[in-house]
Parts: sequence; C-alpha cells; structure tokens
Amino acid sequence: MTIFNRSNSSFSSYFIVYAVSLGAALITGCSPESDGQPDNIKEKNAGVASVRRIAEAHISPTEGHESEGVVTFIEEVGGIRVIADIRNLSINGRHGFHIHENGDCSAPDASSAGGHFNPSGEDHAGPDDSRRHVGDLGNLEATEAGSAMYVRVDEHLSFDGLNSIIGKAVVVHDSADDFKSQPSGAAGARIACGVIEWTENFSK
Ligand SMILES: [Cu+2]
Ligand SMILES: [Zn+2]
Repeated sequence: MTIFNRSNSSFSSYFIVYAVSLGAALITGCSPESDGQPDNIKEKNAGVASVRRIAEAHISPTEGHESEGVVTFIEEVGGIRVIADIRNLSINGRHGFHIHENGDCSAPDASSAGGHFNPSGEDHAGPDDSRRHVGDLGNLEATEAGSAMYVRVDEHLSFDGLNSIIGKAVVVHDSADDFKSQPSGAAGARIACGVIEWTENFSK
C-alpha cells in the first residue's frame, strides 16, 4: 500500500511537470512573434502568474572590463521579479549588484550613475533587510565559468511612484558587497552598467 501511494504520487508530479513543459512549448512554438514579445521573455514568463509590465537593462562593460548581460524586471503581485544573466565575471567571484540613482552609464567608470537608488533616505544594507536602499540587491555569485544567474522577487522595487526603477541604472561591481559599509557596501569598481527601460511591448 505504501509503495503504491509513493509511486502514484511521483507519477502525478511527473505529469504536472510534463504538462507545464508542453504548455510552454506550445506557447513558444505555435505563436512565434504573434505578440511581438521575444521568445526568451516568453520562456521566462511561462508559469509565472499575474505577469504585468516588463522592463530590461542591457548591461555593458565599463572601460577596461568585460562583464555583460541582461537584467529583466517583471511586475508581479508582491513586487518585481529580478532575473539577471551576466557573463564574463571573475571566476567564483561575488559581485555587488545594485540599482543606482541616475540612468546614465556614459562615464568610462560609470560614475555618472551616481549613488545607490535611495528615495527614502535609508542606510546601505543587504537585500533582505527591511531598511535598506531600494537599490540594494546584494551580490551576484559567479560560477567557475564566470557567469551568474540571479533571481529574486523584491518588494522594495516598483515600476511606479517614489520607488520606480524605470530610468535608473543597474551596476555590477568588481568586489562583494558586505551589506554594512556605508554608503555602498565597499563593493569596489563599477565593472558593468545598464539603464532600466521598458521592453518594447510595455512602452507606457
Ligand atoms: Cu553599486
Ligand atoms: Zn546601498
């Protein structure tokens, strides 16, 4: 009896996973470009409930560095889902990852992006601290291949009002954020930067 229940339960799990995968395959396979949304965004959204607007930052290296990638921001109930996909980082390194107050990456060292986005005048802290800069997203953790994936639903971020991150900059740092040092976690040089903008489909 016990054995039967166990195998029955794992069959159900398998079936659910299969059904979700099939659904995602049908969405991407049968309506290519029908809504103008890129396939990579569709895949990220598959299975995510209550998706609304989406913004993105294309991350480019600052002078003398090579890190690059994309950060996607998806509006959800309870906050903004942040999905970062960054490559050419130092191997196994931890890299401070913040939203800075100016959407301007034009300076060779990205100093034009200003300080951490901090509309409520708090001290610098870690992403899980209730009082922090809105822009305090913590660290990227690179693999031995020098790439980092970061996923977090953050309740401090918004697409509207005082905490709106639209038009701000995402900055990746050379060193780890210690979540304590003021004003920016002693995370070192700015090695990559990108401005947060609406994706094509969510332009207003
Ligand atoms: Cu920073
Ligand atoms: Zn900060």
